[in-house]
Amino acid sequence: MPASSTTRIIANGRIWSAAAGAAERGGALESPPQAIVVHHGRIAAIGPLRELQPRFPGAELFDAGGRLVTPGFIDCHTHIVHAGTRAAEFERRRAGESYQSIAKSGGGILSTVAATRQASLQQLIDTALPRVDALIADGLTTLEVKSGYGLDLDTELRMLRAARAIADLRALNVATTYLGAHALPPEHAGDAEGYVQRLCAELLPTVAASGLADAFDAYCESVAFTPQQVAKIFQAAQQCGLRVKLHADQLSNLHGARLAAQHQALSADHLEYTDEEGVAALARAGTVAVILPGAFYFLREQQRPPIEALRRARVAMAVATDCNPGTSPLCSLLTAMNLAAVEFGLTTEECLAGVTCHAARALGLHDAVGTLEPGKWCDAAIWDVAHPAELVNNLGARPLHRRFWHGQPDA
Ligand code: DI6
Ligand code: FE
Repeated sequence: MPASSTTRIIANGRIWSAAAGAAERGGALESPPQAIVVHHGRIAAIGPLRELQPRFPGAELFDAGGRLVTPGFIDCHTHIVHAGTRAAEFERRRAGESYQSIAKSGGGILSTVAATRQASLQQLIDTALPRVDALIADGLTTLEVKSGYGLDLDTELRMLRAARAIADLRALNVATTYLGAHALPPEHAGDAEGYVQRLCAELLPTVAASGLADAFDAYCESVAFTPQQVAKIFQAAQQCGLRVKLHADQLSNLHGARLAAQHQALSADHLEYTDEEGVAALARAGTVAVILPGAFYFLREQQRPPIEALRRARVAMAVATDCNPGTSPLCSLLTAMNLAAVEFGLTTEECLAGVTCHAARALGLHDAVGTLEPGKWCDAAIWDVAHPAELVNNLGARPLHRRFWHGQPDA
């Protein structure tokens, strides 16, 4: 969707946004009511209305009515495009089976792979859109979408095309990630090395050349790929010009954080089992830690990510839904923030930075979105709350007053 060419002033909003660098120091404070001038979808100026209005005569005025204004939310880790349901596995887990044992018996990721391979492009789009709309209703303006439920070339490309189509059908930015190393495809059962070889020599170069993927991701876990395999795959991805991300240390400590840092990854995601050494490596590399409390909650895990160590090392922490049919069927960033606060002890400031500026950095988009600053896209959310903490505190509330994407308010 094109950005609006109108010049518009969003007046009288209490702005919460991390200024450049402020997020690293622990977030930002809410300002007294200010005005945001938008020109061609981008922020032209922020300041007192009485100073800005004369500089932009004829600008259309939108009165935020003294409400809280934040950057539009960014979900930097989702598997929102997929087919089928795994509700039966949810029941098996409640009867005592583990996620790993279900995966080993042919369920798990591979059951979604089977369903996704059978789905047409249109079906993938149609089933994803209600989930996307739920996120939008919570103030989302940027969405990351991973492939990884096809694992063959055709289906992976179809998933990425569905993700790009979502950007044409809704007012939001979409960042796509080729998750080529999510699981071993069934046709390669017992032949991990053969698949890794094919991924590096054939699949990765083809997907990269298609232009449909903005980044590459892998799942480093006992039920997925070993650190040695991931290292090889990352090297191939980087040779194809793709930045990398990693599902790291979710169910065990395979030193995924260190591996991600060694490859200058944009982000290392999950991190429940990451140790101090892994945290230090993330800090040195400037790799974002993406916290995914939905999967922790749904799997009833006990091991929490090392939040205090991440804080001490000043690693930027993002918060995301991990929206996927198996371990985190969650399509609400407000709920993800609540889970991050209740389960992991994140502060309100950390939750907000986690779904705005740090999430932008996890996608390499921090020059374009994630804060409200001149030059960036005017992607913003206006909230009916008295205090930012209400965004984290209230489960199931719908406090969004209005969402702006590229300076254009939703109808
Ligand atoms: N993200 C993933 O990709 C895996 N776990 C996670 O948190 C597996 C998702 C799935 O079971 O489909
Ligand atoms: Fe995931």
